[in-house]
Amino acid sequence: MKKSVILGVATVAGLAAAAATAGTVDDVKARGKLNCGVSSGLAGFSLPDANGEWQGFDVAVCRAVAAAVLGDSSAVEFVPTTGKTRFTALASGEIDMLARNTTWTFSRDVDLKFEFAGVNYYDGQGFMVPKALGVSSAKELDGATVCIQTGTTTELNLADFFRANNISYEPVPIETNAEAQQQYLAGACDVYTTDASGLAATRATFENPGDHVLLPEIISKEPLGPLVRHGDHEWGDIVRWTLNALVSAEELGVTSANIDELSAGTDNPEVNRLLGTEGTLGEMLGLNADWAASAIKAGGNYGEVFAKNIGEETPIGLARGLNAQWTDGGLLYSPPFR
Ligand SMILES: N[C@@H](CCC(=O)N[C@@H](CS)C(=O)NCC(=O)O)C(=O)O
Repeated sequence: MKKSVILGVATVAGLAAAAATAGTVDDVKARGKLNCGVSSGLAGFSLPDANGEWQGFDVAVCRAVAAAVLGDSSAVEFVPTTGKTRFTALASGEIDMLARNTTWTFSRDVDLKFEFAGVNYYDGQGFMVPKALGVSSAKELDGATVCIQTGTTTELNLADFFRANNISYEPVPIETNAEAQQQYLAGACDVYTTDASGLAATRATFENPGDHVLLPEIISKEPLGPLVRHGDHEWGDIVRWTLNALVSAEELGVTSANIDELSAGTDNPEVNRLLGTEGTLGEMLGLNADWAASAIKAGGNYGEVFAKNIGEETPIGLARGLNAQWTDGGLLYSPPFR
């Protein structure tokens, strides 16, 4: 068992090293499409709508990158991945990037040889239980059956938490969020544990969301963000600065409503550099001058993307919390565009 786990990790890292030699941006331009790995389905984050169009907070990152590189936010092939398949898909080159509520950890960066382009959602792991269970703290879960997605940080944190509190649990391993939802609602597990944003998204799709409670404990740090393979720095820069462009746009007051007007030139030099009317930032990335303007137009600035897909006015109802701008007491802080 131990041996196969080690071999599996070595294989992913080996694939990443091989695929890293090609220039991803050239591949994407030649193909005319970005291959973007997303989850297999999580409301608000990545899910096809009634017309089969992928929508969501993570999907928006893929669309912004496609718009920056190709000038077309619809030039994306969305590749659904599970917790287990996502890293092989990226390492093998099947996808150009992964935008799938994936936690930035030491071993995924250093050992699996990926590069996180930043954080698009600061999260932490939580627990959901049926109200009828009458539990008010995760520490009361001794002996519980727990639905848990394989190949995730969730699995590892859960083991740590129960061990640290000297309580036991019985894992019910599942592959996808849809399966978790089904098993949990069928009573196959007492508890569902995953990223708190994922719990909110899952509960929002229940017929009676009020019958389920999120327990107060957040047991881990889950900085979620898009990632690429190690070794292709040009491509890493494009994904990193596209995400930064969405964040900076919010900070600088650039929105989908005023971007056309601001693109004619403003008296704020950083806005001008961001939108490509001053300086040569696009050229430095090997992209058009309006690369960031295209990315922002794809779905709006970070705040607009958040509000539309997962914010308090949506059924998912997430507050900005840690994901507020640094100027509002949050952790979002883009380096400067200069
Ligand atoms: N952030 C954790 C967990 C990610 C994860 O797989 N979350 C689940 C539950 S929110 C998910 O996205 N499922 C969507 C799917 O099954 O396609 C990690 O990177 O390991």
